[in-house]
Amino acid sequence: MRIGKDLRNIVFWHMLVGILSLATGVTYGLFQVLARAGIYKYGIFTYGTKLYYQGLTLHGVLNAIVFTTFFIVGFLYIVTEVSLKKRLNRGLVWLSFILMLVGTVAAAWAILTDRATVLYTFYPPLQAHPAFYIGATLLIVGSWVGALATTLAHLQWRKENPGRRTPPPMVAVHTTYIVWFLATLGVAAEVLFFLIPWSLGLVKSINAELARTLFWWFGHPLVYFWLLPAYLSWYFLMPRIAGGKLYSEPMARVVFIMFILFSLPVGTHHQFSDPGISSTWKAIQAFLTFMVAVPSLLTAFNLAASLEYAGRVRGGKGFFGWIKTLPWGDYKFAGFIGPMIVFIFGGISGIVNASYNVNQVVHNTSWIPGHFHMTVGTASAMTFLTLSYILMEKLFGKKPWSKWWATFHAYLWVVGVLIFAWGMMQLGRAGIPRRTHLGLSPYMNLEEKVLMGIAAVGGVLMFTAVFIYFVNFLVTIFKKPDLSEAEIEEVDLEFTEAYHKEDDSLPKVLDNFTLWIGIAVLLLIITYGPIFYDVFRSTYAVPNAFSPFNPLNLIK
Ligand code: HAS
Repeated sequence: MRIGKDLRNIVFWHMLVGILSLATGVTYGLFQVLARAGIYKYGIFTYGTKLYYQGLTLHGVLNAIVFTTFFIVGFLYIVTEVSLKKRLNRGLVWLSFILMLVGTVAAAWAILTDRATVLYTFYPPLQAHPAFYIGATLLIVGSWVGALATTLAHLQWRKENPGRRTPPPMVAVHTTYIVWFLATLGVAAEVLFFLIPWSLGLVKSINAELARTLFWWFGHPLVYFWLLPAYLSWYFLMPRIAGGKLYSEPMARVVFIMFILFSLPVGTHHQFSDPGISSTWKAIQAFLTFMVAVPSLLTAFNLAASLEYAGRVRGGKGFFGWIKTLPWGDYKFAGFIGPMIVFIFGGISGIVNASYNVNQVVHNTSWIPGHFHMTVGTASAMTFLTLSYILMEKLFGKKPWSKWWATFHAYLWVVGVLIFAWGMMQLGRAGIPRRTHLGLSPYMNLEEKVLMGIAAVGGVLMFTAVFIYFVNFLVTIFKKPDLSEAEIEEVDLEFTEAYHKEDDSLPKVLDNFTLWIGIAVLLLIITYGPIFYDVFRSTYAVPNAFSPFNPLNLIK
């Protein structure tokens, strides 16, 4: 399928806004990790507590929300058009982009002017300027409009292709948006009905526990909105890059459908320590959290088999000999295998978090940033950076300016994040909190200071890796294309072929998304109904807008 010039531009602008957000976000990340290690004075400039929290808000919002959302929405457009061979509605696509951009500018203005130092979770009673909440709403509504554009194309395709099954890459796109839409209903309710009226002064009080519960309705499925596009790339692009085939296409479909069912009713595992919710329902959501690990385990087997196939096609022999023959020196392979390997550790630490009683040890400690820098911070983010190179080549015929540096920064990131996460997780086990300017804290002993120093070394390596990426990517944007316009016109995303393909024996029910959405909604009602009942019964709204840096600690 030819990729139209206008679509190329659309995807490019999504990518660019995302990557510029990331550039700002990671710079603050460097300040965070250095400040925690005690390096926070730079001549006359001091990265003190106030800046620490403002920077941490920027770091979280720009990296975890803005970069990911723009990148994912843009990437899913191209997968949709290529896999369905259908043109998306350009009006909706641009409307989505504009809404997301306006929302981002509004929220960024509020944070940069210190009107929204509320971290990326914006828990009340911390209160932000209305522009922050309205900006966040526009970003989400914009992404809904993008989702609508792909859904309309999908529905139209189904009408025109009765009896044909949705192509597997499109199953991944559709699943991502189903999870995203159902998840964002929670945060939309929180922001529209509670936070915006409260920040505008229309209501004076807020129920912090209710707001947190609505946030985490969204907050955990959000991580699968980040993960599923990475899985899409690992399943449908990676095996071909490795020189092989995807081992099982039907299993890939089952995995994506399992995410519709299990990624939603699990948010309470972020609230194991919260009052007001019965331990029975927390335990039920803990059990469901273990269920959402199952599709990742299936993925690990399917991808490992695909890699083994590729290694053997490339001449690998023996039990492990195939590993050696994989193309480790290829920047695309490095940029996908790196996040996959790191995700093994990220995922396992997730199981620790999800274990209800063990969670008491790690909750709110430095362990948690260790976990999420290996998941969203690597499995997703690094995969997206690799995709940005692939997209520059596919859309504009521009191969990376330096393939060597592209390979190098991929491995450097892996080394950096593993050191960083190890240091942070050891600190977490020692009870050292997250979200704290440890450089200014009086209670760190020598061992903990050493661990923080190790985490800082990892952080500096990660920053160096991403800095090399930015330089390489920027030069790639401005360099001359390696392909002629005619050659670019012929370019395809080149999804992987499957070893076990889907055939007519595949149950039709696996293409019945209405059914899976229905079951997901039912699961949400069953698991969240009693939780909201508990929250309404045992908590209430109080007038306590809070700002940590106001002398009176009260905004109004
Ligand atoms: Fe998580 C906290 C549990 C996955 C992101 N998580 C967070 C936070 C973030 C985050 C950002 O239960 C912090 C939120 C905050 O600010 O407070 N997480 C899990 C579980 C999984 C999981 C069970 N998380 C992710 C992913 C993320 C992400 C994916 C982003 C993309 N997480 C938690 C819990 C908390 C939490 C609690 C709250 C903690 C607290 O107290 O605050 C699962 O999805 C993990 C599935 C993975 C496995 C492990 C085995 C994996 C294997 C290999 C996978 C490799 C593959 C690649 C597929 C079952 C064996 C193939 C590789 C080859 C080499 C072939």
